[in-house]
Parts: sequence; structure tokens; C-alpha cells
Amino acid sequence: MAAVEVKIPDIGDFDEVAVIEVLVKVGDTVKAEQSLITVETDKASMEIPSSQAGVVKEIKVEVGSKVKQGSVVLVLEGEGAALSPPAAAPSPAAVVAPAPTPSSAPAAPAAPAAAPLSGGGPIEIKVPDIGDFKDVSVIEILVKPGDTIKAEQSLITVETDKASMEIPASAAGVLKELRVKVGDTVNIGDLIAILEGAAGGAVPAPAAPAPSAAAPAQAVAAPSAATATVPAPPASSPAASAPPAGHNPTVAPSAGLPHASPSVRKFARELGVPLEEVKGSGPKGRITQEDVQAFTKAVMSGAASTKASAAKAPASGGGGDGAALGLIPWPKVDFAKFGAVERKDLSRIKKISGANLHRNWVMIPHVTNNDDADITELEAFRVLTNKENEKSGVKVTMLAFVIKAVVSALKKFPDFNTSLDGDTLVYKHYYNVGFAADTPNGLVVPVLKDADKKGILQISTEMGELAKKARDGKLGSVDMQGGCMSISSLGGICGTHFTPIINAPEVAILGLSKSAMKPVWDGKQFVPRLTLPLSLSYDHRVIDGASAARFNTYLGQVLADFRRVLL
Ligand code: CAO
Repeated sequence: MAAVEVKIPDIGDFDEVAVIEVLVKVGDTVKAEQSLITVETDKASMEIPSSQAGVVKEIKVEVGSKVKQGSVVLVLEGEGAALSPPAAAPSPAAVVAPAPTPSSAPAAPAAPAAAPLSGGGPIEIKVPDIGDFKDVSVIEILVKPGDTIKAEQSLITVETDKASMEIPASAAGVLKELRVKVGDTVNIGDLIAILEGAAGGAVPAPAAPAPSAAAPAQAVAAPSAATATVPAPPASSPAASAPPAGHNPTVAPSAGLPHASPSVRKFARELGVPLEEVKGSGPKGRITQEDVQAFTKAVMSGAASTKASAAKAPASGGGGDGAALGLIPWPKVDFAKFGAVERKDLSRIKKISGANLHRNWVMIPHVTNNDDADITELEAFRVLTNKENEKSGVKVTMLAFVIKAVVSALKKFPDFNTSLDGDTLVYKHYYNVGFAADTPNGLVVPVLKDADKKGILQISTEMGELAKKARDGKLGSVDMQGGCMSISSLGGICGTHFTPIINAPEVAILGLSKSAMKPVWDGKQFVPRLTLPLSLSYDHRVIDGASAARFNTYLGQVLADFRRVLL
């Protein structure tokens, strides 16, 4: 078994790049294509893969080293499984990937580079020389129209079979248009985005012809001497790059390295997130920035813990530990100093529901849309129904009608009947509605299944049964699973409006407050109408404000006239 040197391949127009991560260690068995190190320039960060399988004998670089095309990364005890034999390789069978083609760089970067140098105007951002790569896949879009972009800010991440790298903006400005989406393949010179230039925001490129102010300028992210500010070298060892206190300090490189782009790795490194504990929701299980954020939030809210922290400390309990969120400590007060006190442990349900509510509040960007529904006629019908059904023992409350109206609204606005799964929305074709029930031990949310297939009387009967089970502490987990959207009704108590907390992984919840007679202007006069306050909290990642307003309006219209469900 021969020892082979793995070298830096053609990585595009980069001269010297800094090693920011060493992803393997001596003794590791690496597969062909496995990333060995991450390098970073002021333009991109990329992973350098191994061109063949083998066992790592010696690592020739460390974090902070500067490397360039041809530099030896490490020595492998080869397994004879070379991926692609180097074409015209200058040295023994050790060159990674295609042979360097220094003079064959496409001409695109020579295009007028980074204007406008003064004043606004559209700026085209194109794919720069990214080395010997063709048809690279866009795997991440890091910005969105309307964003204010700084020069050098990463716009997209592309991935080849050799590396993943970020493509930065060579000019500053406001992002007007994105011309690529995840899954597209791009090549050198392809248009990525159009910016509305900020005055003086462009990064000058050498030999850029002075652009006319009116002409749309092109900006390619080609490296240039003028902009080649090398990032501050990272600390000399991964452990020395000081993650925040309390975090897992190191992520030991291993052969089973988590699948994530360099920017996500960097992001995770900055937060001290152990990537190997994060579940990837991207294609092929790739860990996305959202996954890292969600993991962080879950750890911060106490809904999850890292292996390291779980091994270290018991749960702090009480007010929780906000230090990890950068919050000042929970106030410690000796209440007994001010009068008699007694202490009672939170109920089991309160502990569980509290943790869930906390996670949902922290992780879901809530917005609440408040509206009023005219239920004058519906209330009259409800009273009549109860009279007619007196003997049946089934009491119909407004909540049963609202459940039915919610089903109709979910059908009309399917985005509300979804759950987020990473970057994917799961649309449900069933209609199960949860309702918050107040019990002596705390809040529970039984789920009324297949509400679309049931009439008001059956819904009322089942609701009564579920509410009783809840109060008796007899709800099984099946009774509380499978919800699409929940309703929290405080109508039997009081209130005008409130902000209900979404019951994850649902994306919306409807709060009901107490109905009241109100004067409503009918165009000619004020008339007394019974109005029911509706408070619709929605996950703003999934639902935008206009949709929520339409949902709530439609709900009000159905409650005002149930014939609408027939339309
Ligand atoms: N406006 C005015 N009156 C209302 C009303 C409304 N929106 N909703 C219900 N009522 C009335 C009912 O008609 C009933 O009146 P009568 O006693 O005169 O018949 C009374 O209020 C009590 O209703 P209910 O609470 O027994 O029945 P429900 O179907 O409205 O609710 C249930 C059932 C289980 C949801 C409810 O008992 C409950 O637990 N509510 C609390 C939910 C909760 O805690 N939410 C907050 C969660 S976030 O912390």
C-alpha cells in the first residue's frame, strides 16, 4: 500500500487561502470525496475533498496554514481506490481531481467588473472563476430580494462533487432580483443576482473600464488584488477559537463528518454547536443554517440538550437558565423576607406544557391577527338547537360551530393545514382540530379527529367526552396527537382578545374570547350585534399577514352565515 500525497487542486483564481478547519485526524479512514479541510478566502470558503480512499498517515496543514494549488494537504496510506487518476499530473499519483489549468480560466471575470463606483443603478452579479468546475449545483440561497447586501457578502452556496463554496457579492447594494434558485446548476459567468447599487458600494476590480453611469454594470466576484484582504487568521488550533462558555468546545473531526456547507459549519462553530448532533433537513440530510438555529433554540429553551451539557449538569429548573441566551440571571429573591410563603411543585402537566409553550414561543415567530365575527344569527340557531335537543343531553356551545368553520377555512387556505419539516411544508389532507382544555392540573389539548366528516351534534358530543377525559386526567397520548390546528377558547370566561401560543408543529391557533353585544354600523345606523372576538396567531415563517387576514375574515364570514361552507 503506497503512501500518496493529497494536494490542493485547482480552486479557481485564488492565490493563497487560509485553512480554517481540519476535518480529519491521523488514523482516520477517509473515503474518496470525503472533505479533508476547509479553506477560506475573502471570496469563498470551500472544502477540499480527498481524491481517494485511505488511512490518514500524516497531516501537513493546520488551522491557520496558508495553502495554494499543489500544496500537500496530507499523506494517505492508499487503498488503491483512486477516484480519478490525475491527468498529466506533475507529481506522483497525488493530485486531487482534474489537473490544474492555470491559463484556461474563462474570460468572464475580465468583463467590466464592479461598477457603479458612484451612484445607484443595477449591478449584475455573476458566477466568478470557481476553478475547474462545470454545472455546479446551487444548494443554498443566503439572501432574499430586498436585503441590503454588503460587498463580499455571500449570496449563494454552490456544491460540486469536489467542494462547496459560497459566492460573494462583489458590490454592495439592495438585492433587486435573484436569478437562481436552489437546485439550479450554474457556470462561470452566469447571472446570479441583480443589485440596485449603493453609492460607492462596488468593489473595484483591476482594469475595470470606467462604466458609464447609465449602463447596467456587471460585477463578478473575481478576486482582485485590490480586494484580497485575507481574513484574520483563525486561532492556531480549533479548541483555541474559543466558543462561548457553556458550549461544547470542540467538534472532533471524524470520518462520519456531518453533511453541511462551509458557511453552516462556520455558523455552527461560532455558536459552539456540535454539528454531529444536529439532524439535517436539507437534501441528502444536509444540515442547513435553519437546522443549526433550531438546534440552538431547542437547547436554549431547554427542550433539548447537547450530549456534552446533558452529561455535565442536571436541569436547573425554576426560572430556567437564560445565561446561554446572553440574558441576565433570573432574579433570586428571598420572598419570605416580605411575608409568609409556601412552595408547591409545578404539576406534571404544567412542567410538560410549560416546556412546550416555551419552546413554541421562542422558536416560532408569532403574529396575532385580531378580528370580530358577527354571530348574532348563529347564536340564535345554537340556542334553538339546544332547545330542540334538550332531551338528548348534548349541549352545543359556540366552540363546535367554530371547529366546523375552522375546517372550512383550512380547506380554503391549505397553507394553514401544514407543518414545517425543515425547508419543506407538509400539507395535510385530513382535518383534526385540537382544543385547549382547562383542567385542575393544567392545560391539555385533546384533538377532535376528522372534524370535516362530523356534524355539529357529533362534534359537541365528542368534545364533551374529550373535555371530561381531560378533566379526569384520563386522556391518552393518542387523544392529543394528530392535530392540524388548535383552538383556545376563553369565551366561557372573559376577555376581548389575546395571543394564543401556537401548538407546534402546527402553524396556527385560533383564540376565542367572550362574545358580546356591540353596536355595529350597518351603513345607515348602529345595530346591536353579537360579536365573537377571534385572535388568530400564525407562524410567520409559513403564513404571511395578508393570508392570515383573509383566513380570519373568511372565518368571520362563515360564522356570520354558515351557508358559505356550501359554496
Ligand atoms: N362567548 C360567550 N360565551 C361563551 C363562549 C363565547 N365565546 N364560549 C362558551 N361560552 C359559554 C358557553 O355557552 C357556556 O355557557 P352556559 O354555561 O350558559 O351554557 C359557558 O360559556 C361555558 O362553556 P364551556 O367552557 O363549558 O364550553 P366550551 O365548549 O365553550 O369550551 C372547553 C369547552 C373544554 C374548551 C372549555 O371548558 C375550556 O376548558 N376552556 C378553557 C380553555 C383554555 O384554558 N384556554 C386557554 C389556553 S392558553 O392558556
